Amino acid sequence: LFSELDDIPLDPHYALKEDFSADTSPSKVILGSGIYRDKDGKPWVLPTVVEAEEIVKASEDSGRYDYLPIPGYAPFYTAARDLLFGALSSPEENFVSVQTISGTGANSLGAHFLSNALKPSAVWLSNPSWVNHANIWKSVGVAVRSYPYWNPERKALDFEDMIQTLTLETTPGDVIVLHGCAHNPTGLDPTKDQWKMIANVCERRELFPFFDCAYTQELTRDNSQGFASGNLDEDAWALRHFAFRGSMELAVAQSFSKNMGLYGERVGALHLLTGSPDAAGKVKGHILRLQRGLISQPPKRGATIAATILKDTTLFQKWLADLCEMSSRIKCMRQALYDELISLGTPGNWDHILTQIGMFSYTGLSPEQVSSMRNDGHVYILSSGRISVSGLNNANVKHVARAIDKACRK
Ligand code: PLP
Ligand code: TYF
Repeated sequence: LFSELDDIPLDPHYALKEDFSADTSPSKVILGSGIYRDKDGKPWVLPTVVEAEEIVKASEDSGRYDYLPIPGYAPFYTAARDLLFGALSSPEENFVSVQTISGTGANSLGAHFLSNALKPSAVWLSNPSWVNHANIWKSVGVAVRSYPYWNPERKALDFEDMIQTLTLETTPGDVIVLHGCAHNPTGLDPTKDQWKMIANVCERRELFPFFDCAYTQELTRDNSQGFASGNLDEDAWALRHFAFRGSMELAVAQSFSKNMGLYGERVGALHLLTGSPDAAGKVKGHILRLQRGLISQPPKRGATIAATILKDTTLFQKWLADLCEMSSRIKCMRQALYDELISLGTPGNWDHILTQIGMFSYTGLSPEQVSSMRNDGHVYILSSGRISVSGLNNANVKHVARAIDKACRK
């Protein structure tokens, strides 16, 4: 029965991990998936998460393994909504929020819902985008198209072409997937003025905006208080701008994998901002029916940890400090890689390593250069040339720079 099926290659992230595991070189380095690693290359449990775990544990009773309701843990998904929308969370009656199996589940539930409800002629993804976006939308039977985003010559945003494509080639009712901030894989975000122009096009062309918020930008420490402040509002600026205009309904997929380091707990939410309480009521019915069919109820533990952090003022401030720690280390490693390449005199311009934001550097290295880094230097990165910067540390950054240098001189 199944012998007629196509052969499907392994997801590039997992294929990279398998090849890396099979490499016996002691100097091998992998800079693949967007998973934070500390200065020793180890996974990092956020100290705030450890504190929240203790609080959750102390309050646990015999109901700790009970099912959650279908939409999930309400204190979690309402706090998650408020984190994104801030003061715009009101009127609450226009929102539908549900807990999902992390950001992937939010993208997937959103795709199921929007494909049924809007019957779009296509979904528009940035070129390039997170590899799973196309996978998710194809699986719900929607045609996947792409809008220009990365200009390889300029190593910059292809903004004019992006606007032109969205203006000329889209059909009213199409869905457009937008990365809330710290675009994966390019680390390039539109400016605020550019976001306004994107919102104009969505409004004019009647495109349905679906924001994917899986990352945070670099947080900077506010020295007067010792904590980061205000920056999470910047992360949500684009989607708040769309919401504030009041002219568009929209969806947001939200992940707590990276910003709380809760990867394996699968903590996320899907939010829909609708035009009226009546529309919200209908959307809610459809979303809950889909959720019931796909997963019945989302998992409990991670959502209670995240809610504990989001709802406690002191823990929330500590969480911002944890975010600062991660983003400062990533920023230092960007600088360290850049400095090594400059001191080696590596051919090319590497300024973009410093200016891109978030967890990744989209280096512009070609697939041939990527494979030569692997063959000669045992350095494993995705064939797109994307580097997960937090995989760098003081012990491996020179080695990685030398591998890039060698590949660029071939
Ligand atoms: N969206 C983007 C753009 C991502 O890069 C990721 C993964 O890192 C996700 C969504 C979903 O991740 P998760 O399912 O772990 O929340
Ligand atoms: O792009 C990334 O690195 C993140 C992490 O199957 C990731 O999306 C990668 C692969 C995957 C799940 C998460």
